[in-house]
Amino acid sequence: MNPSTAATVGGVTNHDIITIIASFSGDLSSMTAPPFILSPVSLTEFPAYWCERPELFAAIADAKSDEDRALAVLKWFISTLKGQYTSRNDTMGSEKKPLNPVLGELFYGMWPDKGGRGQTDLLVEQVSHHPPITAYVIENKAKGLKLVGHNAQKTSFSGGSIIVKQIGHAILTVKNLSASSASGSPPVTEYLITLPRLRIDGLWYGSPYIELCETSYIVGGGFVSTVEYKGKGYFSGKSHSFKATVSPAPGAPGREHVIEGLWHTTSKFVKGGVSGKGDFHDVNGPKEEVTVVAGGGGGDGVPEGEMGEFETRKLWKLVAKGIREGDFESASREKGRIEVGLVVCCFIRELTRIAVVVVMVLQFFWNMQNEQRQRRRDEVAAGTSWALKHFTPIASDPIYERLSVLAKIQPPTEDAYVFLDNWPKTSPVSSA
Ligand code: 0T9
Repeated sequence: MNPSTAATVGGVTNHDIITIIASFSGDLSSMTAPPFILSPVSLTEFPAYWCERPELFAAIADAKSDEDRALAVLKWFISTLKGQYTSRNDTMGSEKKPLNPVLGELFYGMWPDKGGRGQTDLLVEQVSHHPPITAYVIENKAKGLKLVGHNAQKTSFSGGSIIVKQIGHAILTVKNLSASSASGSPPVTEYLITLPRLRIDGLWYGSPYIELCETSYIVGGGFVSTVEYKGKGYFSGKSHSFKATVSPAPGAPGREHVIEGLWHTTSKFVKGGVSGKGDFHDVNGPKEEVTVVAGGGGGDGVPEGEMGEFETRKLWKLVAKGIREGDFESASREKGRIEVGLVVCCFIRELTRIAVVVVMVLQFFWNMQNEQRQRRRDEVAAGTSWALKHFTPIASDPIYERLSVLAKIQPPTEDAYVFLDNWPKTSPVSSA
């Protein structure tokens, strides 16, 4: 085990070991996870990753042609991957188990206007608990851009890794703000965005991290972008590699572009490209985290006290505090451990950490089984159905159906959550 990883991941404390052993009664689901494997962030906050480079999102609206726009959409998409899939490793040392949102949980946020890029607003609602489904909207009104999507996951175990199939898709709508009704160009252009498959590796070292695999698509505006993901291979290749092909949709005009690189750093055109520029994306620079907005009242950056009971930061406040403090304790003890230099003690703790991660993985699958049973019970008891605040479910998404055929995406149809267009009163979007 790499000692520097051990130091950043945070070790198992004696207290952790005692709690784990004491809590174990033979029933995995009753075992409490130690804080070092838990993230204090709920999955309802994850859709914010879609806009941590708001200027790239806004740039989609400024594209001059369909071809330019297809490249701008792809550049924004690729630039979100670093945040989506490596940021927990960067800030907390390894991938961690996020808080599992409750039905009706809400998250509101925004990125302010800067240099004319327009303000971007975020709204998230947990639309199902069994199975967990999160729906979201990201809108930049000034630029006529709106992203609406939902997320769920199907997990399985293979080759020592957790495989996560992402269910759900996103639709990006670009309003043609300059087109007059006579100009013949369509009033909106829609893009279907599908999501990659994930592999959670590193479980046997006790330091989980994500690798992306297989393919995801962006289809619309006369172009099809296919993104293929590859990790470190046995013989060659670097982790987080991708290759994207942007081609005209069947029957549409335009050139083909091919881009290759690493999604967590930079990429280059290997075919096509715009005006002799070889570079495509670069995410080494800083990103902008979302500004949390209290939807219950007040406006931007309102203190948690003014949040509604279902807003994620208020709902999970105490749990998140517990996780942070637990982790802090282990972090400081980690430091002491290194100073004392007790190699044997270090080794035993390291083994315990690995064992705990393995147990957590087992528990994760055990819980999934139980959730199936719980779901059936919920359905039986479903005389009282929860009213969603911002979305209505539809069994098949007509935009998905129309666009998925262009890239032969399977399945041919998918359900979706239609946004009711009811931004909270305090949100700057509704007052615009
Ligand atoms: C949508 C993203 C998603 C959510 C997370 C798989 C995962 C839950 C879903 C897919 C976002 O746009 C992108 C990033 C990370 C994904 C999470 C990583 C992860 O580990 C969890 C799962 C549910 C676990 O917590 C497994 C437990 C394991 C790490 C403990 C050993």
